[in-house]
Amino acid sequence: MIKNKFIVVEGLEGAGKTCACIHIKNILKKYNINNILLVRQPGSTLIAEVIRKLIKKKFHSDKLTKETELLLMYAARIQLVQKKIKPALKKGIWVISDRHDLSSIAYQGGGLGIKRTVIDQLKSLFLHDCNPDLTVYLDVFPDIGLKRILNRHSLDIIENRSLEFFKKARNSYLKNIKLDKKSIIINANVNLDQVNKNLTKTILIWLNKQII
Ligand code: T5A
Repeated sequence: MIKNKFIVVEGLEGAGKTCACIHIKNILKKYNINNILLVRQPGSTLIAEVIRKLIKKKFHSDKLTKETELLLMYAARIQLVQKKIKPALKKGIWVISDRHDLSSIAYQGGGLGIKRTVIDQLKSLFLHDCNPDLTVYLDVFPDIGLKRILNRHSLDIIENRSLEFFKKARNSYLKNIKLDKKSIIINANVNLDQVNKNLTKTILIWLNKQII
């Protein structure tokens, strides 16, 4: 028997997070775990989806400040955590989230340069104990990830930031993920089949360790 868990998938644009979330859900199903909630951040509640649109919208005569962007990311996250993630975990439902607070540390902290103490304060004020049981970090070089996104659609306002921004975000991810004992790093620069194989292998090892 395995108690329900909170799994987070993190990484830069085009790392393959959405594909990985679906893949992990399918692995869990093979283990007869069918009670699963899949969410994305920012988003996955009516209000958080409106915040997502606002963050991604280009305003010609105005621009979100980095602090506003951080607070909007957190507003969407708090809405999702309080309305969906925590209630689901309480009911014994597994939760897989496409991004969580590590995205704010990497993008608004590493990328935009907001002090870590500021982000940590928001986390301790509003997220409390909502920490993942497992974070899967898909490590992709920014240029490879962005090329994948460009094959799909034109770049949005965040995706259009400089390569330098994404390099800083990646460095922040790598620095932080290495300190997190409840995390795994998957090389996402290889093809999707290879990523899925590595993901299956590591998730199965992790699942076996969770049996009580
Ligand atoms: N953000 C978010 C912050 O700045 N701070 C925060 O706190 C939070 C929560 C969200 C934006 O918000 C920012 C980050 C983002 O800019 P989004 O559209 O949800 O916006 O962006 P992403 O979360 O990055 O989602 P993407 O769809 O852009 O990337 P994914 O989910 O990593 O990639 P995925 O799985 O959709 O795959 C993309 C394409 O690549 C292919 C897929 O088939 C697909 O076509 N692909 C591969 N191709 C070759 N090899 C592989 N290994 C592949 N893996 C996937």
